[in-house]
Amino acid sequence: MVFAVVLILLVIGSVLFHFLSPWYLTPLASNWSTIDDTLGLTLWITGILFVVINLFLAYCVIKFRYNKDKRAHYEPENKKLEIWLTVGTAIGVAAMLTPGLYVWADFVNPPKDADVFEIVGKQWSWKYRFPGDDGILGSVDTRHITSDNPFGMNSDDPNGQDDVLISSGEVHLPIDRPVKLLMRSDDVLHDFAVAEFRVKMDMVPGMVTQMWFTPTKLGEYDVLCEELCGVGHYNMRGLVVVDEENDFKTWLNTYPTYAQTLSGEGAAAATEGLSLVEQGRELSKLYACTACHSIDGSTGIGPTWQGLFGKTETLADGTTVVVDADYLKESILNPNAKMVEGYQPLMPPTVVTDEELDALIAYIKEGLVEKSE
Ligand SMILES: [Cu+2]
Repeated sequence: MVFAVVLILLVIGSVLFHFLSPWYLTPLASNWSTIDDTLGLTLWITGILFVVINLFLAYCVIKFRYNKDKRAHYEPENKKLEIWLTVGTAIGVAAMLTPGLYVWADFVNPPKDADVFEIVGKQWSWKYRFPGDDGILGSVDTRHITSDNPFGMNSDDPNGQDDVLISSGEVHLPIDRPVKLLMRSDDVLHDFAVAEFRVKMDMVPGMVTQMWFTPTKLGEYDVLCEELCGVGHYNMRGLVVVDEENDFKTWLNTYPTYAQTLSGEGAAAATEGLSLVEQGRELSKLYACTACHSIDGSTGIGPTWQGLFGKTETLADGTTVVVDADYLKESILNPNAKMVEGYQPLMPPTVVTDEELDALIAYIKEGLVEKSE
């Protein structure tokens, strides 16, 4: 009897929670209302079944509870009931799956006039590439990736010369224009997901995956990596800003084309007017250093940067080292060479130029002193 009461309370509690809880889908900001419809349909079908099955269970517990005058009888087969259950289940499953197939067919067929752009995932940051005036993305190859060519651009491909390279976690998109996203990964599995757009797709090393959507609401939307991709996964975040067409173009123009980065113009433009320390701060975000190294002294996956420069650290082998520019340089380029006691060898080696190294070290040395005052 207690069990039956618990079951009934569970059903009432679940239904109340569903209707009263503030946790539901965030407001939709893309064309994918059909994805919401399929989610709603699945919720209704499974929800109704949840209520019916649990109430039926409670009914059976009460109706067939122990009675010494009644004996259970054995019924190995009941054709009628089996047919009924098989057909009912088949209809329920088909009702949940069929609409999804239509939506999926839509999802894997981007409109012909969709704008293309590329997302690259890397432990634990995002970067983006737009095709430039010709509308065609240049070819890339992982073998071309160096500190000067983080996208792995193929320098012989004329289509790539006007590609706009965005080494930042923030990307802008024009409102009401369908976009096709081509996605690749530099290292491990990642998954690009924006809850408000209702779209997500895995990024698989060695493959280009794709999806599409049309942003329909101006605003800023969080990007989350939704595939466990290492210790910094929880901090692999980005931002999509949906703009009016003109604002989008203005934003895009602030970034260098591949040809400009080749001639050195781009790098100069991106860091124009920034001090070495400020450049270091921007780089620490770009390379997602601060996903693991806090700048406020709090405990992280790696040692905090606050008060780090000049400190004497004890290494795993018991020896000590003073944190100076040389030690920081070595630890960025070859993170596992001298592990600080109590930390795991988890940091991926970072490919950076000498100028970038100087900027990062200047930021660790001087940038945080200003901040803590
Ligand atoms: Cu990831």
